Amino acid sequence: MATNENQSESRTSPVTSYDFPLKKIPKRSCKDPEAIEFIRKSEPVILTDTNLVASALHWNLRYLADHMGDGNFTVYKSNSHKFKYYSDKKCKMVKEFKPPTQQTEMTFSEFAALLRQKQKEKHSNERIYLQQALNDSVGKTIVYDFVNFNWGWLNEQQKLNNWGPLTSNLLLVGMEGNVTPVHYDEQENFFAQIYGHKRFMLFHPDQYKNLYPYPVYHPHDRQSQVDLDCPDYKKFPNARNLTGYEGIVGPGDVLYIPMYWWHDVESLKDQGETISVNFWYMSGPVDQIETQISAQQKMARDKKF
Ligand code: QVZ
Ligand code: ZN
Repeated sequence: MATNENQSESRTSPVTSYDFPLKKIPKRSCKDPEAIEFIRKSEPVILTDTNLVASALHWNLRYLADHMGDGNFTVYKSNSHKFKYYSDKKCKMVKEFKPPTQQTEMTFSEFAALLRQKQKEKHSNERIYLQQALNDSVGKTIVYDFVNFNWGWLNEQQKLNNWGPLTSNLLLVGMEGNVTPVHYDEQENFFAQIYGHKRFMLFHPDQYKNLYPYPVYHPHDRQSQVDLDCPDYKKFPNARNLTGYEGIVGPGDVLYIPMYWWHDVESLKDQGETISVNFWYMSGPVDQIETQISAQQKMARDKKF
């Protein structure tokens, strides 16, 4: 069981400890040749000095509310600190499935007002998490900051590592204490932190045997069935063998999350909310990612109901 001063509400900073060993995710300047080597080998690293989102480091809730415009944004609501992703398309495959979060739409100003209200209501458990693709729906001041991201560095990395195209940028605005439970994605990810701090736990793809992914057809496909706060070792005995990495990202840091690496993300208690932007890329040609692919295939094969 994870221990925390305030276990029931959240496992938030500064002192959550887990049953399993966690090594530190290496942190390097992007000018350090070692940093580039981590990415080449598909290993996680926290990069400093990339200036990837330097043009957005003045973003905060107020600034975004003032400049986002009147477009609609996707906001998830949850009755706990956990925001567990589920696929709408797969909901009908499992009759007894009840979505753990509700998806709603609102303007950014409405979201900002709701977030401020929730931060005041200490008694309410309801939490919100904004997740919106950065596209034409945003105001022109934001577009200006966006076009001034360090696309030169990104394009260089994309070429160097033979990645496919950038598929999306998500803007994420979460309340402190929000948790995205452990899951993996099928894309390469540069995760840029802008405001506040997030704590990441990462697990190598070969840890799938300790993380018991849901079956492919389940709405929680790509998510672990193990609750890392309180693992059920009777049901998931291999969870005792789990080993991973941890690290904290703050404004200006960029975490490289290799494709298929499991990750669990927590917004730390310091600034009230967190703001991040991720950069998802299609993987390179299959022969270059043979080891990850085989881990993935094993994952899919081993899925049982
Ligand atoms: C967060 C939430 C569908 C709800 C990544 C983090 C992450 C990040 C960002 C985790 C993230 C990505 C997807 C979704 C979410 C998603 C959500 C999708 C419903 C929880 C809001 O995992 O790969 O960048 O920063 O919290
Ligand atoms: Zn993810």
